[in-house]
Formats: sequence, structure tokens, C-alpha cells
Amino acid sequence: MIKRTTLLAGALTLACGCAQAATPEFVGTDAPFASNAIYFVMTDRFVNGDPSNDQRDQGGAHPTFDIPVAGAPKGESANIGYLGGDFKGVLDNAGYIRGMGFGAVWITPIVDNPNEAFTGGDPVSWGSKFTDRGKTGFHGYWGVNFYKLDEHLPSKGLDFAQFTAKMHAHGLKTVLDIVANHGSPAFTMPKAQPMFGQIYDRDGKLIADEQNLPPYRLDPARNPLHRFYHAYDDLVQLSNNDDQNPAVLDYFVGAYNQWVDQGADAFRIDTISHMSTAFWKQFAARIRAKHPGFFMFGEAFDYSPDNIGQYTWPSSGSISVLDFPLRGRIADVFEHPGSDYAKLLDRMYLTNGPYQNPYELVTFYDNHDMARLNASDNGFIDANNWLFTARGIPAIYYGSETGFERGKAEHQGNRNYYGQQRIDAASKSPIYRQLKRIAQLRENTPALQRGLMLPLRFAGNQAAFYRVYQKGDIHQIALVLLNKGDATAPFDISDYLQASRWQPALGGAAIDVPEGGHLRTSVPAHDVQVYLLDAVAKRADLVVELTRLMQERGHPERLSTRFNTGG
Ligand SMILES: [Ca+2]
Ligand SMILES: [Ca+2]
Ligand SMILES: [Ca+2]
Repeated sequence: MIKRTTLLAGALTLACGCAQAATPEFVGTDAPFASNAIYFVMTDRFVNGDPSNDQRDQGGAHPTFDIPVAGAPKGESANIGYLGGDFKGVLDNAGYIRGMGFGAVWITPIVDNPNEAFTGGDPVSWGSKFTDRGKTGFHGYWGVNFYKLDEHLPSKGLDFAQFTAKMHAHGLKTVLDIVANHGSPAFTMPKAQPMFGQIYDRDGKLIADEQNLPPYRLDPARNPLHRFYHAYDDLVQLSNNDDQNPAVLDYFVGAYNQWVDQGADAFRIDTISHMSTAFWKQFAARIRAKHPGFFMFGEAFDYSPDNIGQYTWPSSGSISVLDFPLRGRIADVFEHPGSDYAKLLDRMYLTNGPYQNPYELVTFYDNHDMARLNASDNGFIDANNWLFTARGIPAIYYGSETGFERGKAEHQGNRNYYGQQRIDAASKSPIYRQLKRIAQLRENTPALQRGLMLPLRFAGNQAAFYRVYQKGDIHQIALVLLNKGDATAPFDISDYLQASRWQPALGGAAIDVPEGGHLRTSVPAHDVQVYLLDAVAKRADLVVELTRLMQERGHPERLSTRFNTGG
């Protein structure tokens, strides 16, 4: 059957002698990185693989190791000190992460952070927000020398280059979390502390220092050490790097090219919306000049698609973003049984949306900067079944595979130490088992990774859609059926349904669909079924829809740019 189709298509090509008769391409994205699912670890809080780099005596009068947050309710905890996690802890569990079906690991920033606890800012209390007093750089977002590894991370024979090489050997890419917007907390200290508010270059030379001054007292005209910073504040007490200063751009391009040279495979860009799109456009161009096609996605912490879409456009450097608008709906839907799947469809933006390419967005339900998903085990299972079959690149925050610290925000346990014991016991969790099943399916199914998404039905507890990838040697149609209800749900699909034998990807019997026929099946409670057809899309109305999805896939800017350049 497949052979006949190919022969027929070939004959048509010969007959008209034109390119149109060739098999059309139906692709959500060509970005190779989009094939991966991402596992996000806060390195210090994942696994302590090497106690010899813990620096337990660091900090003198302001020690940095193991600082519990006061005021925890009975049985709960949070911590603002270092807890020992390191490269070795991640590498030791490369098999665990890869085995779950992930192709990439996003690690928190690796650059040198201050060696004392911060004494300025507002005091941290249980569940408090935007408070940093007494906190350390365990999270990595307080860079001081962006060319130098923080001393808590490497081990003997395991610097960053060796880490990425060994991760590659396990089939895992490294997503490096990068910051350019700010350095460390820079003012409000009772007495200036070493490293805080300072920036050092690749040779260890001091090039910027806020000197514990409030930003409005900086004097860039007369003091060269102030020129790295804006003379106004931005985020809490963090130094506010001057995105207009070419020296700032040079510094970060140099630093981050260094880490790509050492094997980083992609960037997650922190606080992207706190710097100008002009900065990011130049930054991305200079990274990609050396590393063509390098994939980056930014954090614009904003639930409005119209606000964050701009970062994805060519005029801003073609940097993808974390899909916050969808994340809001995912929490809404999967934290509340009985909610309506249509709420998710609303945030897909599959045609003429605000994003350069919606298929390149990084999709997620929680992370280190917000409360973890507050769902039941079934809620997590449903959320994962959605995330690994719908459009986008799924990112799972460490521990979510077992529902770790669910519902907890920062300073309430959101970033707690996970540890080897929990990892070794993960297979006892039903969330883990179902996540592994759907993540492994995505890993082996190009249509689920990068295929166009054609919605069929989003209503109540049920969602049904196609994913289609048709390019080169791969012709694949996936029919995804999701049921987040407590009872088995019948599905009766006929729209755009191509006649053929559809193979169930997750067990069960194949279904033969005649011309104009139906695919009737049922999906158990809190489960998913995916039927696969490895064939060229040929049903006429299906081809029409896929052609439309392909043509209108991105933001209209893409089209106007094309017209403007006279293409
Ligand atoms: Ca350690
Ligand atoms: Ca340090
Ligand atoms: Ca800023």
C-alpha cells in the first residue's frame, strides 16, 4: 500500500515535472533540540555526589552550609544554605534521568557565587517572597565571576567540560541556565561583604563593584567600577547590569561562549524581560555566529502571551520562551478535578499566534520560582500525559516524578534536597511509572516531538488531537486521546481520519479504519492512548488542514518580514 502511494506520487512528479507534486512537509518545528524532553535540576538540591566539595566551613561569620528557614510547621522544612548537590550527583543519576525518557538536563547556573550568606535585604521567613537576608548563592543566580565555576560543583576529573562530555556519553544534553541581567545582591548590607555586588573577568580581575551603594548613588561618569551597572534598581537588591553598555554585552558573550565551547547544548535565559530585546538580539547573534542554530529559551515571568511573544521574534534574536501562559492554565486544569480541557486549547496559539513558533515553547507546570503543582497523583499523571503529547518541549522540575513537596512555594520546601534515597525509591510512585511510559513514547515518536498539532475535541475530561510529522523519510500521524476523568471514557473519532490500520502505541489491539470510517475505542480513567499511522497524509480534508496549520504556524510578523525582504 505504502509502495503504491510512493509510486503514484513519483508518477505525478514525472507527469507534471514540477515540485508541487512532491510529498509536502508537515512539521511543527525543525529545531533538533525540540526532540528532547528536559529534566530540570537545582543542582545543589538534587544529589550530593561528592562530600569533598561541600565547603561546609565556608563563610566565617556568615556561614553558607545548611541554613534551615525558621518557623516551619511540624514535619516541613526549607533551607537557604548550600546542601551539597553537585555535578557528580547529577552524573551519578544520568541513567535514571535518561531511563525516564528525558534527552536533556537543565542545571541551575554554574558560575562562581559569593562565599558568605547575604546580610542585607529583608529577612527570610517561612513562605516569604522576595526576601534574601541570610540566604546564600546555593541556587547559582548570584554570579560574581561568570567565567569561573563555583567551587561547590566540580569534583576531581569532573569540571564542566568533563561533565558535559560524560552526560553526552549517557545520551543527555546539558541545558545551561544563564543570567546576564544581574550579578549578586549589591547593597543594603550593614557592612560591605566580599564578592557581593562585584564582577570579575576571566583573569580574575575586578571589573565592577557596586560598593554597597544604593544604585542612585552610583557614579559611572567618574568611577569605572560603576559603569557595569544601571544607576537604578531592578530586582530586589541585585546589581542591575547595564544592557546599553557594550562592555557588558562583550563580557557575557565571552563567558557564555566559553561554556558552550565546553559542551553546553542549549541555554535557559533567566530574567530575559529585565533586559532590552536589542541586547538579546545581539547576544543571540554572537553566540550563534560561533555555534550556528544554538537553541535558547528565556524566562519572561509573565502570564500574558502578548507580552512574552515578542522575545521569540527574529527582531529580538529568535529566542524561545518558557510557556507561562499555558502553565497558568495547566495548573488550573490539573489541580482541579472536573475542570475543562478547553482551557488548555485556549493557550495553544497554533495559528497566527503571538509566538514565532509555538512548537518550540518550553512547556511546564511548575519550577523553582513558584509553588509546585498542587495536584493529586492522578492530577500529576494527567498533567504529564498532556505535557508529553501536546505541542512544545516538556520540562519537568526535579522531584515532580514522585509528587515531591507538591503545592510548596519557595521558603516552604519548593527547593528542598531530593537525594539518592528518593531517586532509588521513585519506581514505587505511580506518577513516576506513568511519566516514564509517556516520556519514553515521546522519545520514540517524532510526531509527538515536533509534529503539527491538529485539535479535534477539547471538552470536559477529554481531549483528542492529531500530531503529524511528515518530512524526509519520516511520515507519521499520531492520534492522541486523553482522559482525565475518574471513569473509562469512550472515544469515537472520524474527523480527518485516514483509512488504514492504526497501531496502538501503549498496548491493546490495532484498529482497522475503512474509508470514511470511525475509530472507536475507550481510554481508562486518568490515562492516555496514542494510535500511530506511519504513512503519508493523503485524506484530502486532512491535507487541507495540515497545509493551513503549516502556513499559519507562526506569528504574522514572520510573514510580513518575508514580504518586506521582497522574498
Ligand atoms: Ca558535594
Ligand atoms: Ca563561590
Ligand atoms: Ca535589568
